[in-house]
Amino acid sequence: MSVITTSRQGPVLILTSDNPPVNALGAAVRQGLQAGIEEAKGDDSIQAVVILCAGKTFFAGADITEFGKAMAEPSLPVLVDQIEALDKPVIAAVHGTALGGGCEVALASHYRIAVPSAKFGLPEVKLGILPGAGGTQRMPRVAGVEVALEMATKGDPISASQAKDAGLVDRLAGEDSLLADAVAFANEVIGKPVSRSSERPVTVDAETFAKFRAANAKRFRGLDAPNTIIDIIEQTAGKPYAEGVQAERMGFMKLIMGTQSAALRHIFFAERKAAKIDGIADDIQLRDIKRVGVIGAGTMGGGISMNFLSAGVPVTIVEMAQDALDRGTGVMRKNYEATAAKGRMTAEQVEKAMGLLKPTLNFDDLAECDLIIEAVYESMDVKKDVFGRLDTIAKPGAILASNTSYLNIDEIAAATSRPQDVVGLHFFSPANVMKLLEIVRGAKTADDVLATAMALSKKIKKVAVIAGVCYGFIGNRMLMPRQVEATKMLLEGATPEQIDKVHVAFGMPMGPFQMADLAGVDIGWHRDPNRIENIRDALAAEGRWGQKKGAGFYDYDEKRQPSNSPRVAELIEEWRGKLNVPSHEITEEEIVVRTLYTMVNEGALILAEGMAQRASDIDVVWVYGYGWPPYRGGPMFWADTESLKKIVEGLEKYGFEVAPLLREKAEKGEKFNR
Ligand code: TC6
Repeated sequence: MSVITTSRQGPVLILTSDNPPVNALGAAVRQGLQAGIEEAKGDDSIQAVVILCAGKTFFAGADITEFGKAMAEPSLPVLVDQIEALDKPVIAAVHGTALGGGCEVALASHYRIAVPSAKFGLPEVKLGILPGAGGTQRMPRVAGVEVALEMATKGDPISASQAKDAGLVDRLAGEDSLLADAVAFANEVIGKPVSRSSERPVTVDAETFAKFRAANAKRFRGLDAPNTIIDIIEQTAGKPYAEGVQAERMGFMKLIMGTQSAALRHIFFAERKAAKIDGIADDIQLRDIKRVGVIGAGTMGGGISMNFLSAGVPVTIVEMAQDALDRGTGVMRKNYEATAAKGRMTAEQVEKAMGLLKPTLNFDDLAECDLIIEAVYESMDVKKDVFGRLDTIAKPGAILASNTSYLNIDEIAAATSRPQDVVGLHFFSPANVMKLLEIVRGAKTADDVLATAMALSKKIKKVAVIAGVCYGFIGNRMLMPRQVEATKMLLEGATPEQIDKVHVAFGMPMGPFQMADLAGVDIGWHRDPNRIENIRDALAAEGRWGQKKGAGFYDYDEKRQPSNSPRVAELIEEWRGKLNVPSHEITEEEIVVRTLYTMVNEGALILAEGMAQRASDIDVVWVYGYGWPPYRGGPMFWADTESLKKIVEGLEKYGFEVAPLLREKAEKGEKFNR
């Protein structure tokens, strides 16, 4: 059966696409749409066309799986021009998300009608490409240059009502009467001259582009796609459409051949692949999670709770003392109110979320929960005690989760009589913001527990990855060699600034020492002023705990602007002398090898030990949990682009033991991600 079916309502031809899951505009869809347009052209009894999609959404874009292969005819740019060229009105009837190529089909149609819940977007930039089917040309003509720049360079969708205000949507349909309303619309416009987007003029204010570039300079730093998009819209504004699409085509081809686009497309699929748990059937029966319990109302416990409250899941939060409980719930409310102040939540939504929270001092109240997440002090003894108590009160079948960031889940599970119900749920701070969730699979964790955790992660809008039991799991384990080497290099002659600079230039939001200052230099410090074992301890002992104290590896002014610290330089000198470390000139290459190649090396060990299911999962962890620049595709993808041979040589040059899997792949000329 064809993915495009045709039907008639009087003079209106209805073309319905049914290509699950997201009606991507693959070859069969394009051919079907082209045939439909041809049919309308050749049949006098057809006087208008409605393009509609079955299933959950309008076309969510070009079929990304076809990228990099020879494109079957008709290509999307050809098809959209054919749609627009028809001399009978074409109406795009939109529900779900009209994204990328889908939005471009709508733009090429003569009219657009949408249900109120529909969304329109040009997310190509997130895949490192540009709207290559006329989008850079038709969007400025239909919605204006400012809207076009915003949508095409940032990639975030807009609502149907925003689209209507921008002129992108002509009419809103009833939520449940899209087809009927679209056909009625078609009947109204039959016989009227068609209005083609490509024939409209572009109105530009000369300063728009300079202003837009200046406002987004930091955001677009180092990114090929948004900068190319701005250039193309600017250079082609005022030129005829035919000339504009040529520039668009050239820009598209250049971007799609580039490494940034390959990396971003890799991350798109990696994120989705991460949701698949090896050896577990997709249709496994999940446990029903109606209420979540959280132990600890500190920063972590509060943040974790907010995820569930925002998703409409009631939370019972337990603390040991009233003041700690009040402080925790107060912070949660303040966070919600701050979100509301930014217009991203309504006052009612704040109340609704907080209304789902049950703060309590009574541990036994957790008996009503289907999932209980412990977010208490990071100590094995404390965790074991908590899990032992949980075992006595949790209902049968409740999932017992630990938010530990390093500790052994199997040992924690052994403190209960039900290790099959125990799992690690490692959230990243701030837990209500950071997208990553490591789901730690214990030796005895039941399949349905893992699958339920994975399903739940989607509900709370996290990107989850399955990790095995090892110290620091995937992310923090790979962070360790980086931290160790960065600190060693201070003693050997580098400054914090020198090392951080290399990381920022690489595309990280901050370097290792900036991160230490932000997170707190005192984290993990034993708080014993007589036990100073390294520079970090020395800083902590002097109260240089980072940004919160105005001093850490850097000095900070009142506006938290960092500057190099003479005191830190002194301390480094002191320790260099004390430990008798000879100093040498540290090059950028050395920093890259010792802080980035070593991470790849650790990643290879993690992979070989089965602690990550696949290399792409490691990439997802680093992109969503630690700010690895998505356009470099994560550490393992980046290693592939650097060449594994080069990584091995670099590691050997600086005396590191190369992980056997890394060496093997380098020797065979293989990659981590195929
Ligand atoms: C473009 O249009 C360029 C045009 C110029 C050409 C010259 N293609 O995300 P989900 C798969 S570029 C192929 O879990 P949701 C996805 O891999 C494109 N496959 O669902 C997954 O497969 P799996 C511009 C696609 O409901 C399944 O569909 N468009 C595509 O949470 C379900 O996906 C975009 O960038 C695709 N385009 O979210 C939109 N899209 O089940 C990208 C999805 O085998 N898509 N799949 O793992 C999205 O943002 C979201 O998928 C969504 C639905 C919002 C449409």
